[in-house]
Amino acid sequence: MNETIIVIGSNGQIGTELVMNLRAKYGNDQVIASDIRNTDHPIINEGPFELVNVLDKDNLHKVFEKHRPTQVYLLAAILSAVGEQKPKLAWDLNMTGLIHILDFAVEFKTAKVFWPSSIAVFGPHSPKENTPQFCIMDPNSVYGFSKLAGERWCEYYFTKYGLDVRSIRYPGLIGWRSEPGGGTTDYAVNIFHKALANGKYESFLSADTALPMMYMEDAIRATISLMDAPAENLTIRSSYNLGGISFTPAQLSAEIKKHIPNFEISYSEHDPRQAIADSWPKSIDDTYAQNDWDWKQKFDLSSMTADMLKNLKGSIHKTI
Ligand code: AKB
Repeated sequence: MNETIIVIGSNGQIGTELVMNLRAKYGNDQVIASDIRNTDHPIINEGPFELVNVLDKDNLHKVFEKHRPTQVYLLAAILSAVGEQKPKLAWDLNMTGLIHILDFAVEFKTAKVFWPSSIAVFGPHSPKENTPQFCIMDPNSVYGFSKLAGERWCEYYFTKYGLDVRSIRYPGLIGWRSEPGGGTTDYAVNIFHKALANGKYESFLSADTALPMMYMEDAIRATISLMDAPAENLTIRSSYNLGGISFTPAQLSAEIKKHIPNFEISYSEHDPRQAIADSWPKSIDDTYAQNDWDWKQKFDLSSMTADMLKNLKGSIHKTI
């Protein structure tokens, strides 16, 4: 089948890498990048681009009418830290944007929709270690409960309208091609940039804050594998847990020191992101992903750190 794929939110941390990988798989012209802002990013400009605000329903409708996509990836969102500064905007963008896409996907018979959820759907009463797919979920960040509500909408559209929506609860993502935009896990990317630039970094999370993280290469592979999996194998239509690598800032710093022996880490106090991190799981059980679509992670802390440093060194990277 000839695919026409739209990636909404293409200029962000996941979007940049996803567009690159989807274009390698399907061809540049088959993958339409789209974002609320234009960009001069070479990856995004290698193929078609549409200026799209997911909250602008009329324009979004025109884009669906023009391209009649077979697959849509909706990545436009406000993340956890920025969400606490702009709670109403985060709710509106994360919810209304999703419902627009789900409605147009039904109207235009889009074959598959991907929407990212997050470990932020868990809360203080969820089990902290090996957090299972199904458990108490009481997220207390706007981002977290917008993602939990979004998961319910995805499952609802699947059950009620037969829309083939697929989703992953991403851990914190770490990549070198693009920077994160306003999350609680951003320290794990910033640390690499500062380690190479200055040899030191002040972490906004405490030394022993363990969080699930994942190297971008694994995250993109997981996303595309889930989208390629036969529909009948998928037993989760809310969002799949994905485990990743669990580590603390102190453990990441120790790993970086193996490559940059003089690297120094310090820790700031009273950062509001600490409370968000404290409400999230330390590690995740992803048995459903392993069983349903054969998920296997490739990178661990040591191989991820080595690959990040190797690629960041000398690369011209862009802040988004
Ligand atoms: C964030 O920190 O907000 C995101 C996430 C874990 O969803 N990276």
